[in-house]
Amino acid sequence: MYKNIAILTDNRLLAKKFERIIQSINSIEKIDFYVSPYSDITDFEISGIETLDIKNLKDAEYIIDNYDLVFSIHSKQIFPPNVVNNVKCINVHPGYNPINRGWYPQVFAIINETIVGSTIHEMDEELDNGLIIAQRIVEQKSTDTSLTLYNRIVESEMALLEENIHSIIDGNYVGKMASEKGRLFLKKDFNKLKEIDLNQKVTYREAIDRFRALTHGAYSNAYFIDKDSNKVYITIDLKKE
Ligand code: 0FX
Repeated sequence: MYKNIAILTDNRLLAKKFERIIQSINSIEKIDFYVSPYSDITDFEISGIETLDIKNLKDAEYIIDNYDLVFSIHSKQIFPPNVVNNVKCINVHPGYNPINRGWYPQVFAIINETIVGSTIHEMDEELDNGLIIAQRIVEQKSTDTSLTLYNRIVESEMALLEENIHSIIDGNYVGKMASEKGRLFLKKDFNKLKEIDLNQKVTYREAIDRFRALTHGAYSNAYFIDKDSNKVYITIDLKKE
């Protein structure tokens, strides 16, 4: 049974929800939250939250020496081998491993017409790769944009955590290894998608999917360059009859 828990996160909403889940477990003696040094979260409402740079050897050793279980709840930090090999690390991923490992899974799921979901897994030296503890497929709709699908995925991640938190803390879950490596998408793959080539010939389905995948609330993602070299941003609005 794990008693000393560190949580690394860069996502305020998920951190708040996870705080509620983890604090309901009485057997835990210590719960500490950390954000990455480059996090833009300043007014974090979680008491005692501190900055930690997991690539820094001292910080990594501090984690290894002081905790027996570490959660990455959308932490933007890549955990180095010395950490994942010396303390049990669990990641919550907004994708369905191994189909869409890495960056913004729902974006690539819309574009590639693949399934998407949420996964809780043990961390190893590769990104979003270790033993799968639990996972769930999230339904996709023809009216989904990145944002609406993402919101459903986040809900699914939290439900999955709530259902599995006891077996994780007790260390008595039965995991499974993915039978293949799947696909890993990086930030640069997302950035490449953002520029729309006005001369590229695609089907309406491909065009609509591209704009759905790049429409996420107030973010300026998809753009084309006009004749005066201005960037013009595009979003899509979908409405079911
Ligand atoms: O925290 P998170 O939801 O998740 C991301 C990765 O997708 C995930 O695989 C990784 N484990 C985690 C550490 O980081 O990312 P976010 O809060 O930066 O963005 C949430 C969504 O917002 C994203 O899925 C797509 C959208 N977005 C975000 C940015 C910064 C955009 O559409 N454009 C943007 O420029």
